[in-house]
Amino acid sequence: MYSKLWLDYERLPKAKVKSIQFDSNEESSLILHAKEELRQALDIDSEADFSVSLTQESNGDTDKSEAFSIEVKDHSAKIQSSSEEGLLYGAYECIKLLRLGALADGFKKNYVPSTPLRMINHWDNMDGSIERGYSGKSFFFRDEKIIVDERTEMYARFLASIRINALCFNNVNVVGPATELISSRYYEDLNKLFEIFQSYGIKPYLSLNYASSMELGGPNTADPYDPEHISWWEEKMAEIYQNLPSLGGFVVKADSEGRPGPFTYGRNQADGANMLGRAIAPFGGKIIWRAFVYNCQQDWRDHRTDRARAAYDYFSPLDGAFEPNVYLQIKNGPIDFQVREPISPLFFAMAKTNLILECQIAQEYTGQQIDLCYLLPMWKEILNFPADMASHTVGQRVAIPSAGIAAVANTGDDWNWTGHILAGANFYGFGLLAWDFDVDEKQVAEEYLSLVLGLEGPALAKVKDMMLMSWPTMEKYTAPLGVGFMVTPHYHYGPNIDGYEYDRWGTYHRADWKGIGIDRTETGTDYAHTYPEALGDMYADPEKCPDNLLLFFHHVPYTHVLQSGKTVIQHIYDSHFEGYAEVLAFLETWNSLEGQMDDDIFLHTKERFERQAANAREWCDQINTYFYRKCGIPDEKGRKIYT
Ligand code: GCW
Repeated sequence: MYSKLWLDYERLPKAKVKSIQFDSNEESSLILHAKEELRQALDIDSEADFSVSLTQESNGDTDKSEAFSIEVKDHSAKIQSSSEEGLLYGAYECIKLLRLGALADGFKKNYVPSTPLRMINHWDNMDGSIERGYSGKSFFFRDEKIIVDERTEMYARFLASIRINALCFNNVNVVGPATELISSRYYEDLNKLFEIFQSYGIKPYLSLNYASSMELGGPNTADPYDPEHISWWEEKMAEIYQNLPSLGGFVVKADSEGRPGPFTYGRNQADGANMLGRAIAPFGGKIIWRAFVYNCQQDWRDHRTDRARAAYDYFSPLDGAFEPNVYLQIKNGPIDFQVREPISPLFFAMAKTNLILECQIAQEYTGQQIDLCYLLPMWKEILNFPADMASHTVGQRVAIPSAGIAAVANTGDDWNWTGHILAGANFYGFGLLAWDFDVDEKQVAEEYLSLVLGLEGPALAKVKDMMLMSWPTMEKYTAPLGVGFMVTPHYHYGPNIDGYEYDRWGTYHRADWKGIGIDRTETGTDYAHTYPEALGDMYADPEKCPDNLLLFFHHVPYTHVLQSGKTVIQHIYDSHFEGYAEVLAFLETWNSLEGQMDDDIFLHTKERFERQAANAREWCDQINTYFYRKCGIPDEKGRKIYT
């Protein structure tokens, strides 16, 4: 059994409408789904306030736009769009508004997407495991086979209901049988899978092994300039599209963490991406090329190589060099989905390239769906970056994300899909945020809690407040002031302060008895000046650099005074005691909600909060002890620090 989350139409009393009319004769699958959802979700009652109608008509805009509108007047709620996608989205929105009691005469709203490509990336492996998955096994693959069952359709409905329009099924680390997804071994079953998503307006994508030719019987090279290799791909793409006509294209992780790529042949990233782009172009496909390229064989003794700089150094000189159907997918920060990172400088440096922002809904470094961490505020901060920085007269707008926004899924085959039921709000919210960069994170939380947990009144307000606090709380109890990592190597849950310090991954904190942090200014790697000048100058100045990023950019003494007026060491102590106390308060609040929701949800989540409290305690004590031992400076407030 599995939960229907926000599409559980039985959870709240069904909304009543006089009638449901369809002014569209289209019998396409999208329209059929729209009608079916409305029929399932609403009760017909002649006494109801108004009727609902679904109208396909152009609003003057380009007819393929996904935009839609909802207007309630004269006792009729009209959902209007020129496209089938828009009507399906409109049907879901109308259902939601009715269920929340938010639709009344006079309501009128236009819904227009902020960006055209809104994508979910799965890191699912063919054996059924999920890389960085914290909610069970894959519901797409098991034992090297493709799964198509009832749950597949439920997932497609979730995605369409939050206006996701693209989905990549398999892990970007394409190894073993996953390489064969582009072969006759899987075409037939993939088509069955694709059909379901396609019928909800979701374009299917696959991750691709850059060295496929070498593993699938083609030429023994992956040189993008090798004529035989090029024609192998041209033929392969023709074969793929003959068998998988609805395929949107491929996501490619190349020259990254052991994956093959063009560097092996002395070629650059554009050479590799463009070769694939040209081969897929006749079929209308896209190549989504990931910018997550860095040296993962670094020597900790080396202070000159900087993982933060890598993507910028490799890609920014290539701005304008990519084929029009090649998209560059860039993680939000320059390192790797830490609880706090600066924005990737590539977003300022590649105005002539199709850019996709990559977020991670899967909570790899942010509590693994055991700890509560509502991520919408973090993603909104990234998307609103230009506005925030205006006061620093940066003079340039971030070009994000010109082409689209993607996120790594946090779903698996757990009964509640996401491990922690409240982590479902990150998935739900990501879709709505990708559609509208200005979506209100508080409202999203409220909707989710009401639709999924059936909460209302003070109980809803308490959980919502915890959700909104949860990202700052996690930032307090984990690695301080933007320094990042300090996590258990490989697993990435729980503290291990020196776990990565003498390793090859380029993620160091460089703490000694005098100070801590990475010098990324002129005297160090000068990563700070990969940003537009004014912004770079700000980051490079320890007096002006925002406190929450200080240790990302600077190596400072423990006695350095932050803009907050506290010393670095006192900040470390205070924030860790505070973060832990806040988590204990979360647990207490949650315990006070017994009886206000289904028992199974209450108990399952209570257990998560208990584990979060244990985790936060470990972080708090290990961090405080570690730094006390390093510097010998006592806590001003005399709290217990273990020695
Ligand atoms: O964050 C790191 C993860 C890897 C992941 C990689 C990536 C899919 O630890 O598990 O691999 O990022 O984004 O490619």
